[in-house]
Amino acid sequence: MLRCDILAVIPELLEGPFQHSILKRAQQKGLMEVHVHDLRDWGQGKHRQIDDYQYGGGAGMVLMVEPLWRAITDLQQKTTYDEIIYLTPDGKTLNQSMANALSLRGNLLLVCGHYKGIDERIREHLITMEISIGDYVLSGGELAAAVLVDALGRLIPGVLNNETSALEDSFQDDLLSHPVYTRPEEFNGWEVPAVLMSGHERKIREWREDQALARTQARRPDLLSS
Ligand code: 6GU
Repeated sequence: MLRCDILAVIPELLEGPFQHSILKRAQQKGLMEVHVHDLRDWGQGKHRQIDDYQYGGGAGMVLMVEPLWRAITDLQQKTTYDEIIYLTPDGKTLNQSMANALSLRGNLLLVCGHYKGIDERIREHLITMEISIGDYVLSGGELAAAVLVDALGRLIPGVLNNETSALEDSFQDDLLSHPVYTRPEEFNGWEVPAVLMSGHERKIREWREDQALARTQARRPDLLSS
């Protein structure tokens, strides 16, 4: 069972992603739980303040240490987390092997930053892992958290069936996927490769392996050199 608590500044951004298809089924089957929390519930004062100007000057707000500390320690009363993950563009870039490892953990707390980020003291003292989903900047960590939870959820044993098995994914064996085709056999004169129509299992397997390798060599040679 994978439990993901997500501490968000804009929880509305996370209302959609887990209500459909595979991740919905994962939760219905009791294989995964996703709980979204509004950081503002731990904000201070009448305005439930969660951010403030940064010391030293400069544009952009910073998420304050107290609301984050209260939120995280509150959530820790109920759940013991294996990792407390801060989603940030300066974290370690997510890849499939990190996803594989994290999907085996029990309880994760994902902390979404916003604006200029979060007070460094939270990173020093409470965060156990920092993850980026790629070399570009998003306006906040919520969409990154959704990407991470999606990548993890589909890896939990029992979530995918045989047809959607993660074992044949791109990246699972450091190769891109082979091309795929479905009906009709010919469209606009564009034909499906004959080998796929041959019923010859070994030839089909070899063709797919060749295609996957050629595609990886052409598009992502970096995957082969490591
Ligand atoms: Cl985790 N957060 C933000 N704000 N931007 C990102 C990111 C995370 N990963 C890539 N870009």
